[in-house]
Amino acid sequence: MELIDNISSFEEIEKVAKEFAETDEFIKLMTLYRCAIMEIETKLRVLDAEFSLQYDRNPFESIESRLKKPVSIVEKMHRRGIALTTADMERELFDIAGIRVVCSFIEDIYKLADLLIEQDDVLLVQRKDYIANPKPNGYRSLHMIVDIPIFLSEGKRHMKVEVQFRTIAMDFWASVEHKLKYKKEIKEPEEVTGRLKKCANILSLLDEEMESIRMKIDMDEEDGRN
Ligand code: 0O2
Repeated sequence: MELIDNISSFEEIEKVAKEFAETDEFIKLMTLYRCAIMEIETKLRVLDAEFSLQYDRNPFESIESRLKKPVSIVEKMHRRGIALTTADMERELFDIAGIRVVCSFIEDIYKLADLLIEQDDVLLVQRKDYIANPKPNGYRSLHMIVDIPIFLSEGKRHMKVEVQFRTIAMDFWASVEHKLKYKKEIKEPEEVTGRLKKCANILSLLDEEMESIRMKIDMDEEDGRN
């Protein structure tokens, strides 16, 4: 299947995506991505267990994973002019397997992300720090594309996984903004964008203050022990 030229409506993308998703190669590739997600999730859970012993707190609040939907995959490939083959899909798209890690504190995000990429079999492919450099709309998160080997009966296979790290506040903003983005009847969209940006700034201050409270409590505890 290599067509994608004559697609002009969302209904056509849905139809092509349905056919593509039913092919054996697509089903097999998605299974490999599912295995890659399991590998990274396990690594993060192991780090969580070890970190909680060392620092007496869990570095993340929740972890969620998802495989990109066939229709979103085909839409993205169509938009970027990528031929509709599983080989091109694997080579060109880095966010088919996605994991979202929600932490309480910004410091834990960087610690966890560093501990993950320090591991021998995890290779960092791309890192986008939207916490240090938020998007113009106010979006904040740390994004990493990592390469991880999975071991199959036929041999080793390297797969890419996108890991997004956020605080609870960043996650709250991103999920609400995502829902609002798809509303069709927004009057005065600039005003809405401005107010969302303001919310992002408030939440950023909230993250800083929470971090500072945690540091104070940690120091008080340390003093109490000495
Ligand atoms: P979904 O449903 O989450 O998969 P690309 O992914 O290559 O098209 P880019 O700019 O290279 O685009 O990727 P980037 O900036 O790393 O962001 C990709 C993902 O981050 C998005 O996935 C969202 O999950 C999240 N994201 C990025 N910017 C925003 C934003 O402004 N608001 C919200 N709510 N989320 C954002 P997808 O593919 O959009 O969707």
